[in-house]
Amino acid sequence: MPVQIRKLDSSTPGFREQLSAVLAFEAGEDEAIDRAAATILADVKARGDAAVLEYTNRFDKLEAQAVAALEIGREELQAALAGLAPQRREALQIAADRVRDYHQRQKQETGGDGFTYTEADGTVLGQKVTPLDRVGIYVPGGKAAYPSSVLMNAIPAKVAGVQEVIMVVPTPAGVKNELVLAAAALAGVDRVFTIGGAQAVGALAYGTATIPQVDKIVGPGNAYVAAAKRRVFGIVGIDMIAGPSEILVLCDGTTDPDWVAMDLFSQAEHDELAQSILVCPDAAYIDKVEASINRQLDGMPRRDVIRTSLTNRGAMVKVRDMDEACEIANLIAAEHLEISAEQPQQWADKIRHAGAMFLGRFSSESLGDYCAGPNHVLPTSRTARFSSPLGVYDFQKRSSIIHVSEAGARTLGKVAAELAYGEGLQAHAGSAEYRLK
Ligand code: HSO
Ligand code: ZN
Repeated sequence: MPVQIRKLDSSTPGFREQLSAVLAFEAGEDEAIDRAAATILADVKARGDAAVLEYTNRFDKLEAQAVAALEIGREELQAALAGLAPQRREALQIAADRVRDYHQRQKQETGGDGFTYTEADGTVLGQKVTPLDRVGIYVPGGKAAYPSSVLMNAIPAKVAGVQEVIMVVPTPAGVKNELVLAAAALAGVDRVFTIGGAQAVGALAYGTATIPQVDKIVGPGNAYVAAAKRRVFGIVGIDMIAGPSEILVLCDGTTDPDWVAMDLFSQAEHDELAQSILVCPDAAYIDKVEASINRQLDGMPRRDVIRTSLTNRGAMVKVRDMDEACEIANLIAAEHLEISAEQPQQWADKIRHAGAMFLGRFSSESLGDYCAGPNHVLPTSRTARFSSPLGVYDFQKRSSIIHVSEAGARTLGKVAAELAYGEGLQAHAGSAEYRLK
């Protein structure tokens, strides 16, 4: 049965409404899940290790005697790395090196060291950048356990200068993912605990006798983990709450349709809710990609997931020209945007909203998922309008520096006192004025 992938045409009336309907995605916030997460968090906060142990044994079908027994030591991580097939190990190493290089560059280019400047009267003002002390990385267990995501979360933290990176990963029935452990070893993760769910988020947020409290929790997880992360936000920092993966391909009709079809598959295979969209000015080309999809689908081990995702959330959009394609791309603000065109740069210049841009027909999105270097943790569900890829900056914070000279205290003191009286704050005025004398 051919895939019924939705086709839209920008010249038909009602197009914008149809497009909005395609994009609509409610991150189903389930009240029951939220309540369950809240109960677990409260319990972990009150009872620490005892609660973490109970929930872990119950949910993951383990019989651990203590939380300490759930820690994976350095030797075991190194052994996982050493135990990989040489080709796999080499690929993981290359990926880790490239991701590290990119993020080191990011640190330099985005003001890793802050700034200061001196005014005429000797007053110095500035900004100091410091890494977070300790960070928790949540790694899902089961089907969504991605070693590449371990690299993408841990490496920028280490490049930022985070002292201690603590990874949690559930191991239902005690089954460990060797590639995940190997990635942790390569990325320089400091400690690994085989715990997961809301109880792991609680342990990291509040700290227990065994699990140190962290300053920020990053990494994707299931609905319970997302609910728990939302709830501990404020006690600790969190990264984004990631939605299903998305790819938007803008194509001028010059790329091999099989390549584009496979790129659409590549994100569709993540998840039934993933979204793959093709936008192209050439109707005949769209038909070719559609034919290719139907030709290639049966050969895909994850064809059922791909089919559901393409049928429910996929689309092929015929546009007037590439200019209009760019307009639509800005509207969609996709997580991944491929500009598969002869002259990609001229179109890229028009793009303002996208998590990551892949330019030219050789830049497949999957290279970015694994080893190009930039981070694959990206804003989804149109949040690229206001947020950025995970980066070194997510593991740093800034402190303002104010070093006022005696002369500066005189000039600024008058200004501050005047405003303080205006606000009715006598002590503020006084503390400025004492220094005028
Ligand atoms: N495309 C995913 C990341 C990933 N792909 C991991 C393969 N492995 C992020 O949207
Ligand atoms: Zn992917």
